[in-house]
Amino acid sequence: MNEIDREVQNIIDREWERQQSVLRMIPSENIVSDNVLKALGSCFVNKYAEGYPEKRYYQGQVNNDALERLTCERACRLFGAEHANVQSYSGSPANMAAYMALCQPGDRIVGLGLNSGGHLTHGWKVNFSGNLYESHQVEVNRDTERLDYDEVEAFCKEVKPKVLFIGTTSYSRAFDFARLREIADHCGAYLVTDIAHVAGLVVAGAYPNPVPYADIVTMTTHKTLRGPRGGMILCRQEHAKALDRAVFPGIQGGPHMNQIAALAIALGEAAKPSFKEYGHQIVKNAARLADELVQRGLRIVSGGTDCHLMVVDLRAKNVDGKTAAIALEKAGIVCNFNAIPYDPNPPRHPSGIRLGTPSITTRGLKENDMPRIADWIVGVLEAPDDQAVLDNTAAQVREFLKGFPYHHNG
Ligand code: DSN
Repeated sequence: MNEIDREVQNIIDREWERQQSVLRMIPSENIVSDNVLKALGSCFVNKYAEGYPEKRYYQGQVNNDALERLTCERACRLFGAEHANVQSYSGSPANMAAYMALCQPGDRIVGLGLNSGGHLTHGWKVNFSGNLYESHQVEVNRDTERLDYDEVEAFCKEVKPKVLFIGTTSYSRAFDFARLREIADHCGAYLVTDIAHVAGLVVAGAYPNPVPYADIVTMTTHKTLRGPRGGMILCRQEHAKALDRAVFPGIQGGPHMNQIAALAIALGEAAKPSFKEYGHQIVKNAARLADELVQRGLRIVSGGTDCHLMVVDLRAKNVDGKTAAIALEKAGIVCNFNAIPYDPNPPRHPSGIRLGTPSITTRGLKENDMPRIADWIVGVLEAPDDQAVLDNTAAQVREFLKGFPYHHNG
């Protein structure tokens, strides 16, 4: 019996069609290769593997061990790391493991605030990281909307954290990791960097690599790295034991070996020269899009971008982020509403949207396509309630995207 479950398959088909027909500009999303998809659906989905290679709790591990070792080797080689753990189910558990490896509940931590571009797991009050630890949040400078490293140092010297946890969800500028290491050293803290968003850019050489400077580096594997949904952690050898113990048995049970198989494929793809081109193209596309939006009267937080994403301040167009995101989706441009630093507006209706170029770059769009996208975006922002504008834009987007194949072969 090999009957298709039509009820589910119809939903999958509709999602496939939706993804192909819109500009997917949520910076954390991408398009995996056919081989990554195949590995996710491989027989490894059937197998349990609690533990680590040669130290498992169930029998039948010969292929799991080979796979996990290969994946860790590829990760260490790509990033220049001493140790890799590839078992994290995703970014939040990876961050949880980093804290568990380096500090105890109640210890002081410093992380980047949410409106400054940090993530919930960097010490936000309602997250485990803000509950279990004594969390202090550092913010970007009010004028530059960038990290001011002297301010960070002064803040850390006062707080004296056990861990300085710096990473990004919506911070568009390259971090100075050497300076962050110095700050951590000056106040006796461990340095953890979360490169979930930029991991693929790091591998491509289009963004600085924190591995030489950080005690632990966490990431998700499905954003610019273009692998399966999952997490990965790199660390210095001295933290390897504590980190592995934090992931298993500290947080998780059996790793998802099909996810690890898909990650191994993605890391193999990331080692190819074409991945370098892809990474640099993402950044070129983002920089050009930011310029084009500025030329059309919008303001980009911090004045621009060094990576794949930007937060756009919409106040000049008299529209809030949520209204804009809903209108843009109707027009075939999918993004998310986002707070700007020190946002005067409430979180459900913040002043900005966040845009990113990874998915559209994977589809093959180049800098010269950005003015057209900027025109569409601004057209919608200036008439978010005009159904004719939204329908007309959606039709143009759909037609335009027919020229760019949705899948890729790594
Ligand atoms: N949800 C991710 C993002 O969109 O940035 C962060 O976890």
